[in-house]
Amino acid sequence: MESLLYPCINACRKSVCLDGLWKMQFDPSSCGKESGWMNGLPDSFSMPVPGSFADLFTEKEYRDYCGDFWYETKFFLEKQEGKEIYLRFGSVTHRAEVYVNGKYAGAHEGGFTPFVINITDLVTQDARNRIVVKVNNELNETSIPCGATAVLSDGRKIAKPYFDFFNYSGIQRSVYLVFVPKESILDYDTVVTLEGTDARVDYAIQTSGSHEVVTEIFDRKGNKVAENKGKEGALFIENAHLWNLDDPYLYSIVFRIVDGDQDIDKYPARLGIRTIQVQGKKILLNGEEIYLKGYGKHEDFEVIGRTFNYSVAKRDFALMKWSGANCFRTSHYPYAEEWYQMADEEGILIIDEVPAVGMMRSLMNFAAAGAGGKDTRFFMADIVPQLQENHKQAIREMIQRDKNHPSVIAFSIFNEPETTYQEAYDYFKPLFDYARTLDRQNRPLTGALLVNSTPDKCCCHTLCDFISLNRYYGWYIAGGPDLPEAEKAFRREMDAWNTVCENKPLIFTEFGADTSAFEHKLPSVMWSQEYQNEYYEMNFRVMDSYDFVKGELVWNFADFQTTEGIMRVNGNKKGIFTRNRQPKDAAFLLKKRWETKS
Ligand code: BDP
Repeated sequence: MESLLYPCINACRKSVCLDGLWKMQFDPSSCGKESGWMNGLPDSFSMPVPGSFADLFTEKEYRDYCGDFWYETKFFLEKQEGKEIYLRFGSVTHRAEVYVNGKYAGAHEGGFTPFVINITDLVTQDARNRIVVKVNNELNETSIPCGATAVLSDGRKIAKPYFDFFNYSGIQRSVYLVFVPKESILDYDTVVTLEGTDARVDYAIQTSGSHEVVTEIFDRKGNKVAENKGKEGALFIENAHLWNLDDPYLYSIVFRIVDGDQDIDKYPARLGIRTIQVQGKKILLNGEEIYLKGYGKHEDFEVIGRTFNYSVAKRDFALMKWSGANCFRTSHYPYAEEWYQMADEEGILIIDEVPAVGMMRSLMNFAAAGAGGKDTRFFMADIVPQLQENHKQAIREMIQRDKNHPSVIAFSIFNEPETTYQEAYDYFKPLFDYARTLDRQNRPLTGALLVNSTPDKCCCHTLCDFISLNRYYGWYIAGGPDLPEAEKAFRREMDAWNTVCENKPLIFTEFGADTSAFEHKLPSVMWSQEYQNEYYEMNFRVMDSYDFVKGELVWNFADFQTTEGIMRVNGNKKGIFTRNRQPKDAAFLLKKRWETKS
């Protein structure tokens, strides 16, 4: 198996970050390979890695570039004794083919999860080495996320996403050289059970060899609180300090492969002692009921697009906490790993979503299908095998990467797919089954349901441990002067969910109204800040009348970039905060509600 463990540096392993300015070249006619670009780019410009290239250009055709494009960098490799050398990409959107010193090294499909390639036999030690990556950002109906690629009359390709966010692409997350011993730690799992005031931590470690493994847990002061030997076993912590929202206490857990008193490999990680369960209509954190309050987000910011930036993330966590939120969904793809590390530290919960978005065959799919009257059938025999394989891989990589974060409380397997035909159930059932085999913590699984996925028509909600609804009553349905009608229609739908939710919680994963940060109007009109407040007041009134509603994640945390179109004013404006992270009026309404709502 490939190890997706986050890189670290200690006496046994080393990592070198290759971020910086790389070379880049577009390849619109896909001639790079036959022209030997793996040996060096003939006519390149410089490009930041990590980075989303789109908003760095001043020319439209480059911002909207769709097709093949290449990156190149060189690095000096010191002499290494007895180490395996890996190249680790945090993400390359949407697919990559990697060459080292002109030779093919490996490939990866999917733009939001890491991949590693063993390059030990391809590199030259004590010398400079060349990495070349061929990237492609085209969308189709078997790629995750789904979309299409149009060809203009001049031959240029244009991305046609079946989803409502800009198709940012490139080498969007950090690149590392990772040096590990020949026998190394590949992966680990932990599962917490609370036993009174004590905790039992079952663990399993995968290594590439057969030497003894030792696992130790240390508290924050560095005192050892538990130790065990073996690749599987249990550790006991007396009087465990739990990981909670108001006190996200983290132990450290250290795995070592040992040979007598020598460490062959060592991997330190953080451990939060917490449990998560769905019981009847309740979501329980450490056995106590929680109500989820927060946001659907995007990795999206001015200029940097989808690139991770610690300062932007820090500001986002500060705003989430300021507003009284306790949770966000990584709509619509797994985010950079640093988001999860920060959430572990900040005490914010995450619903981790796979990039299965756009599974609806229509152009403005999310709006058109919501308006009804379209044939929304999507899971046709010609696309299912490939789509399912890509989807499965994305689920595997997401769970493998994120399963040990205490902040991750659930996995979302889809966003707004077509669910009203039996084919949808047949498509998703094996994927849910598969996801359940991957998570030893057995976290709840869910998926965000579009407005046409009503309890009577949706074939897939039975797969979910809690129901997640994306609903726009008062925006796409009966907005403005019709708001009272929206409330009635919303209540009718909620009455219908009542029976399904006799023994299952329901949360809202999206609801919101586009709002211009520059519009005020009395009385309100749609797009004004006053209307966003009225919209939320109505929605909260409805949600508060149903006891099976256990969470509200508003859409969206901040305004974000989308494809151009008549539905969007330079992006989606449903943010509670502007794109540069300043509050609209609704932020104060949410703060007031969430500071007391439990
Ligand atoms: C939902 C989608 C989300 C969109 C949102 C909207 O899940 O990606 O941005 O609607 O229309 O359909 O704002």
